Amino acid sequence: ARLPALLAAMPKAELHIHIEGSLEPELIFALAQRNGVALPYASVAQLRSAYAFSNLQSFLDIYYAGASVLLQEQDFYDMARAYLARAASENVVHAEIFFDPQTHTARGVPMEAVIHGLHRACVDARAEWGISAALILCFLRHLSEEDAFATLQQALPLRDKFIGVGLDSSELGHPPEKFARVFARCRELGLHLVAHAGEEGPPAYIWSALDVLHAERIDHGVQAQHDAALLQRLARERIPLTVCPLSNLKLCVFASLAQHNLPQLLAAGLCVTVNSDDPAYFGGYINDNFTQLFAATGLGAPHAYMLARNSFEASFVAAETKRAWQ
Ligand code: ES4
Ligand code: ZN
Repeated sequence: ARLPALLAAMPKAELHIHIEGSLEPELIFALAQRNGVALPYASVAQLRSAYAFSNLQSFLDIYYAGASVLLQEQDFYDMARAYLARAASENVVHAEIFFDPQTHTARGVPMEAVIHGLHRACVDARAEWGISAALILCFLRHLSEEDAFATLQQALPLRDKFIGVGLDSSELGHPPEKFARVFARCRELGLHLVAHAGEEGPPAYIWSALDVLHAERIDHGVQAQHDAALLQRLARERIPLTVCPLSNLKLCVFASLAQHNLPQLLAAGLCVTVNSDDPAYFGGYINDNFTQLFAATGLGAPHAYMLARNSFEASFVAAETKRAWQ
């Protein structure tokens, strides 16, 4: 059988997807019209042509501009529904979805509109397509820890609608330590903990995500390659890395997919997974990430099986469900 068909057909979990990064240009324009929001782009084609990035920050500037059209609960529902339909069609059977509430509450959108809209889409997707989905609230690391605490406070009445917290946005200059206290509070609350680390930042940020924040998974983590002791620890403790090949390519973390280090990380015994990050911006959903990475690096069917298995191992679904999935 052809490898792309196997990669598309295999059941998988997606663990690193920013829901605001699934907002396609067509939906950005439709929501802008529906909400009377003015966009600094004349057309879908003009917006798409702005998707040429040189690093993380150059992407984030456009990503936050795109998210400015989201105002009503229904907007969040429509965005998440579109992602979940696509994910289900790509044989994603479980998704853990990041959202950035501060991007919206800063514009006056109520926390309830964000979380209720996203959560209702997850409930409906389960009923309609059988996909299980859960939400992870991300703190924006370019903002203060105080702002993160205020965000947590606003979200806590809806505590049953998200399973954990994460840390995303501009990495360099914003080390995990900056959020030590708010993560400690989330840990006391029994929330799952993840953090972006080692996307552009140094291995030291991965160490502090683990030792200071007590992150259970590292999002990206590809810079671990430069620290042998860190690789050993990640392998020995089976701490998952949620890797996003097309994101790393488009943000110039690697010059080409052929130079991506996922094969080395996998060979070093790490629990590596493949994910789409911001599929509307980086040119592909999860199966494109698998297919293009495999074509460029020469990975084969045994690696596909390992990566799919890792995605379930790394997920936050209960142990009983994991046993049933094996
Ligand atoms: C992100 Cl690729 C990436 N890195 C950090 N933060 C993000 N938020 C959305 N996409
Ligand atoms: Zn990300």
